Amino acid sequence: MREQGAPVANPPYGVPSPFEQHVVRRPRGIARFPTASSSGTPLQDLHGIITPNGLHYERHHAGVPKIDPDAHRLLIHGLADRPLIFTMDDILRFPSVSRIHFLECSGNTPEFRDAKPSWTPQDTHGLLSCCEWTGVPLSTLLAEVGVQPSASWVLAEGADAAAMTRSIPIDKAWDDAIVAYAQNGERLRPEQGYPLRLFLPGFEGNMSVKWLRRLKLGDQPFQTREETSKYTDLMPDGKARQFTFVMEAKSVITRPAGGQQLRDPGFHEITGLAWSGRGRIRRVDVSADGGASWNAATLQEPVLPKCLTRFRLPWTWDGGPALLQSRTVDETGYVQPPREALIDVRGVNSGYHFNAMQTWRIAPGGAITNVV
Ligand SMILES: Nc1nc2c(c(=O)[nH]1)N[C@H]1C(S)=C(S)[C@@H](COP(=O)(O)O)O[C@H]1N2
Ligand SMILES: [Mo]
Repeated sequence: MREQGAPVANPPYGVPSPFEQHVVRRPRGIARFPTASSSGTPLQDLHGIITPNGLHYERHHAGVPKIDPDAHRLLIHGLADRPLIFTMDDILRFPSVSRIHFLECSGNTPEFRDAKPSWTPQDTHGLLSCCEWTGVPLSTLLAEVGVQPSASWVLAEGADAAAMTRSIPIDKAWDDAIVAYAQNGERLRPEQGYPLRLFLPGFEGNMSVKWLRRLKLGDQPFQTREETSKYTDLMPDGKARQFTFVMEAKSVITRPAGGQQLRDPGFHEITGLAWSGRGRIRRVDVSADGGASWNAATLQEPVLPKCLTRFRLPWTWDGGPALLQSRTVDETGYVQPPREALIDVRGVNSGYHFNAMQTWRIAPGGAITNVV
């Protein structure tokens, strides 16, 4: 109180307090190529449901391209009556929507085989973020080009060196797909696809093609590398399931959680996140004794479809060992499975779509580890 603080607009674009420097994205695993890599959101350090833009998880297959919005174009062609090329100015003239949705990589939670006791929520679930996305409904652009009756799939292509390409069912394109240019009130970050990305609410992250440059209407899936060799689910019988689009209901306790240390017995709030690619979260149950008994958590408003939902439960830690778990149910009635039930069906060949319940072990003394 005895001295003046820092002046305004210093820096002109605000940054977090220097005391929050531990709250950062962290690279996941050891990448053979730093440009074909990913970094996780520090879920354990966040509050509410929104991910700050600088902490949004990243997954790039060939680095982050630097794209001048004035030079960028979006081509829509194929089975279209009027193939069109849009500039960014064209895109920004259309009526816009803003919607809050999660984005999750289908490779999130790599716990079929490789789980480590030291893992934190950032390690287990960090390929997950949630923003308010603003853009033009894809349906608006489709109406503009005139979709021919035989068109049933849309190829989306990115302008990065990976030329990321995925086939999108036309129903999704008409339903809630957004051609997005902003996140949390500002234009997209370069890492999230500046100046333009596709955003498919509830679908696996890979299909929300960043740096979007081309949409092609076709009458069958395009069978790109990312939907044949990659992003398929290898089943126990050696066959691969293709086109697992929707991210099924999932939840995780973010505090108290792996990597943290409880200091004092007594009151602790258990809190975490639940989400479903099929709609709203209906309930979350929390167990502190490895599933022997359950208590319904409070869902914090707003509870939005295909969006992170924050849950909370008051809890008294007696200082002894505990096993913390959460289990969510979405509005379709789907119940998040225990690990054993998921592996019974899926086996351990898989790398994608692991949505089983997460267990954190609290040791006497309060150290918390990931149960593997
Ligand atoms: N053009 C392009 N789009 C892409 C990718 C990419 O490497 N290139 N990665 C995909 C994957 S695997 C995911 S999980 C999401 C990640 O989006 P984010 O980096 O904004 O979190 O983008 C998808 N879209
Ligand atoms: Mo991904």
